Amino acid sequence: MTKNNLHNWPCDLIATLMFCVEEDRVLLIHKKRGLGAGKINGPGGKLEPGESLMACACRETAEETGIVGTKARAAGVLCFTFRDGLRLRVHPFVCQEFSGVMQETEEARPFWQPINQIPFEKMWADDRLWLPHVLAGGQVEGHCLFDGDQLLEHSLSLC
Ligand code: 8OG
Repeated sequence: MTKNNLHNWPCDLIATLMFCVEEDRVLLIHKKRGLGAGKINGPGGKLEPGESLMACACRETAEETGIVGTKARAAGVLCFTFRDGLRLRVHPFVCQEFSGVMQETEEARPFWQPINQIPFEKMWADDRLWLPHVLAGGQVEGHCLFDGDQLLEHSLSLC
């Protein structure tokens, strides 16, 4: 499937993810509620009607962490199918220009983590397959099939 096709992949929900990077560390969250509650992730969430993907990534990051992205790089597209039928398209971004003060919110407890010590065991199972590449400047696109928390199949290309 081409990149354009994946951007049009039919789904129930569209969401974003944002990885703010400063020197050798990345902004992560302990997610308190919503899909993936209890996991560590980048900030992000569901696209609102009429909103651009980048605006969504910046809004969700500000709402969850207090950090306000001013410029972000689109880093691909991930298509998640869950065995219960949910189809979710997630657009990751990397942000190296931001302002604001990090603060805990109702949705998330944010923290800075060294990029070489990302706690993949506490994250979604697919993240270890693509996040290091994305943080190194690359792009990811592809599909993952989950049964709840369990990654059953994946087909990801890194470029
Ligand atoms: O609005 P809410 O926070 O519930 O949106 C779901 C968030 O979870 C959204 O930011 C995308 C993110 N998410 C998934 N699946 C995966 C995944 O496999 N890896 C990562 N890193 N994030 C994911 O829904």
